[in-house]
Order: sequence, then structure tokens, then C-alpha cells
Amino acid sequence: MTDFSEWFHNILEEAEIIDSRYPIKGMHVWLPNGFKIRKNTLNILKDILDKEHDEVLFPLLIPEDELAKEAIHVKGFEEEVYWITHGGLTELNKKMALRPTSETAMYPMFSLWVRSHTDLPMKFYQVVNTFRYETKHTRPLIRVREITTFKEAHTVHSSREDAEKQVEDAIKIYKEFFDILGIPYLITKRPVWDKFPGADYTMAFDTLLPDGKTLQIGTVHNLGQTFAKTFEITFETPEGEHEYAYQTCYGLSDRVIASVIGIHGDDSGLCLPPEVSPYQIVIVPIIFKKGGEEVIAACSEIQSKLKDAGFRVHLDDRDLRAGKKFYDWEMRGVPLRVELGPRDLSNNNAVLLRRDTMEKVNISLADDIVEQVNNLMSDISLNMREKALKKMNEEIREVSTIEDAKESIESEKGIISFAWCGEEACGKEIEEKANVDILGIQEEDEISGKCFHCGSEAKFKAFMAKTY
Ligand code: 5CA
Ligand code: ZN
Repeated sequence: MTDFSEWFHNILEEAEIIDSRYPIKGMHVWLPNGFKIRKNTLNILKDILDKEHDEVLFPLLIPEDELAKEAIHVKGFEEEVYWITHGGLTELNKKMALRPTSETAMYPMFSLWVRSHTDLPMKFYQVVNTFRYETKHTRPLIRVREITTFKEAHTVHSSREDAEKQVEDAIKIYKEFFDILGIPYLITKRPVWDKFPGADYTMAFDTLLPDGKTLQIGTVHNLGQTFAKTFEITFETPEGEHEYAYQTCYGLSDRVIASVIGIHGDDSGLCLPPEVSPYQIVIVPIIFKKGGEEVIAACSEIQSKLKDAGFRVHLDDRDLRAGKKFYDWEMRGVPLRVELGPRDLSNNNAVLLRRDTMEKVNISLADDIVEQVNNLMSDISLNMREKALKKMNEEIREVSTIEDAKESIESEKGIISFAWCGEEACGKEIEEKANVDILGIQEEDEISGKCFHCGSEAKFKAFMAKTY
């Protein structure tokens, strides 16, 4: 993969994930194969969220006055909002925004719903499309103007501690989700100048793409009481007093799929985790002139066994060379291939090929094929996760001077860790001098010594990278 950007663009097209030719910049079409990956991925997240959240669905449009209510929030989004100004030929006397995110759609309603401490906590999520007029270079799934799969959760609590705990819980949820997908991540607290507009603080998940740039793949925000004060979200305490509620929100986007594709893929194409791959197993009969029917019959039998066991299986009986079929399914990232020819059949064997390692395994059809496939699948998931994690960890380097940081980033990209004072002025200087972004800090790691740039007392371990 010499040029990731080109590889990514080509694979989206070749594996029929996205058609990026839609005639609006930053808006794309999900193709059937991509849509299945999207659906499987979404189901994993929904299963986790559904344990403690209720799913809801709010309108796409937000009236101008609600959007404008939270001053810091609206300032943060003002350059990114799409506006609806007309209904037919009539100019609207109140403009309406296409949601860039849904705080200002939801919170006026939360203000009606939250009454007493007994109503709290409230935990909602919705999966919707959101619109952001991005001015940076757009790319399918990575930076889009219509985020088609925005998974946003919004919670309301009766104390600061509860909201803080929710931030921790949300981080756990996202960890579990990314672990299932084998996506490695670095979790940091964003610097104040990079937090979500209106939040007290922002915790972010970043992953590393093959070109050495990091991608923010999820964020968890503690909103404190800022929005509650703006939208009058109050509750009655057990003592009969009225207090502003505490809120959090957290979200993921189409970037989740971009990272599954980018992180696990290779020169042969996609390599999908079994959990999300549209087909988990393809069976390719190796047919010569003689013995074709027996081979197909044996393949069908294997197919039914695996289907009954709950796998998504496909028997590829197209009239094509086996080599062409191998190429197709490898490119589409199917985790496991079963090959069966007349010779295998007479030996009561089959050949399995793992996409993640490209290793061939001979199995006996006398043994329980479901059990063997089950074992292989868990091994594939585990191996994909570990390989990706190892690769990312190898790209995190510690440096002790800003000159080293600059050089290291320029020659090898990746992520740099350093000792930092945490001051905004110093941070901005670092970003400018090393031509990077500071991702954030890890507060839980105690650190001693001096800030690697300004020389004052270091307070945090911090991270920087070239970012998307
Ligand atoms: N309301 C909060 C929580 S849902 C919110 O909007 N947070 S956000 O702005 O940080 O967006 C959530 C996540 O969406 C980000 O962490 C990032 O991974 C992703 N995201 C943001 N903008 C885009 C975009 N233009 N294209 C693709 N993904 C995006
Ligand atoms: Zn400093």
C-alpha cells in the first residue's frame, strides 16, 4: 500500500462500498455491499447501546432561534451549517438548519421531559444523517458533508459525579465496540482549544491510518450544565429545590467503517472482521469436467451445515475460473474461504484459507466442520485485533525535544508522546513549530520533569500527530 489515499479510493469502488460520483461534493451513495458492512457494524453498536439507552428519532430540521440559543455552540458550528431558507417559492420568516448534530434539536424537548430527580438519568441515542459544510478536503467516509451514519447519544443526570461517570461508561462502550472491530485507539482528553463547542471537556478516540495520520473516530463530551442553563433543563431535587441538570453526549460516524477498511486492508484489498463481513465464508468448488456434481453436492452440504450454525455463507457456483473467484473474495475481504475439489472429496478433506494471514489449513470432513470454523473465526478476529494494535503501538514514539518531534513526525509520521505543561499558549506554539496537532493528554499518567517545549513544570503526558 504505497499510496493509502489512492488505495482507499480504489477499494471503495472495487469492493462496491461507496459510489463517490454523486453530483454533490462530500455526499456519496452506499452500495449494497457497503450497506451490509454498515448494517452489521451498526447492529453491534446498537446491541451494546440498547442495554442502557433508549433509541429515539428527532427531526432533521432545527429552527434558527433554537440553534442560536447556545452562544459557544453556535459559534463553533456557524461556518458549517446548511440552511433552509425557502418553502417552495416562499421565503421562510424563520430559517431552518439541517442538523450538524442534535443538541439544539433535542434539548428544548428535554426541557419539557425532565421534571424530577426521579426522571434521571435519561439516556437516549439516535442514528441519523447530519450535515456539515466542511471546508477541508472531503473524502468518502472520512470527511463528508452528509454524515450518513451519525450515532449520537445524549444523557441527562442529576449530579456532576453522575455525568462524569457516564463519560467513563461511554468510553467503555466505545472501547468494547472498537475492540470487536479490531480498531486500535488512543484515548486522550482534547486540549481546551479543540473541545466540542459548548462542552466542559472532550474525550476523544483517535486511530492511526496506514499513511501515518490519525483519525478522530469518536468523541465523548461532558457538557456540564451549560446546555441545561441555555435550554432550561431543570429538575426538582429530593429536597424540593430546582437545579439545572448535568449532561453528556457522545458520537461516532462513518469514520468507523473507514477505519475498518483502512486498518485491516492490504494489497489484496479488504480484510473484514468476521463480525461485520457480509459473507463470513465463501465456498468455492474446484470443478473439472468429471466429478462436478459430487463436488457441488458436497459444497452444498457444507453450506447448509455452516448456515444452520448461524454463519453468513455463500456458495460461489458461477461458471468462472476458481482463480478469478479467489481474487474477488479476497478483494472483498471475506474472512474464510472453503475450497473443495474432486481430489479433496475423495480424501474426505477440504482446504480452508484465512484472509487475515492467507494461510491454508487442511481439514478433514470427518470432523465437525462447524467447530473447526468456529475456532478459526475467533482466531481470525483475535489475530486481526492484535496485529492492528501492535502496528499502532509501534508508531507511538516518545521524544524529548520539539526538534526531535518535528523531525520524527516529518520522516515517519505516526504519533509522538511528550511531556507537556498543559498551557494553551505553549500548546499553540508547539502545534505551529512542529506543524502538527496536539491530540490531547492522558491525565491518569503521573509525570515529572519539564515541559519539552517551554521548560516549565510538566503536568501531563501528551500526544501529537498529523491528523485527518
Ligand atoms: N454532539 C456531539 C456528540 S454526538 C458531536 O457532534 N461530536 S463531534 O462533533 O465530535 O462528532 C462526533 C464524531 O463524528 C467525531 O468524533 C468524528 O469521529 C465524526 N465526524 C465529525 N465530523 C465528521 C465528518 N465531516 N465526516 C465524518 N465524520 C465526522
Ligand atoms: Zn509548555
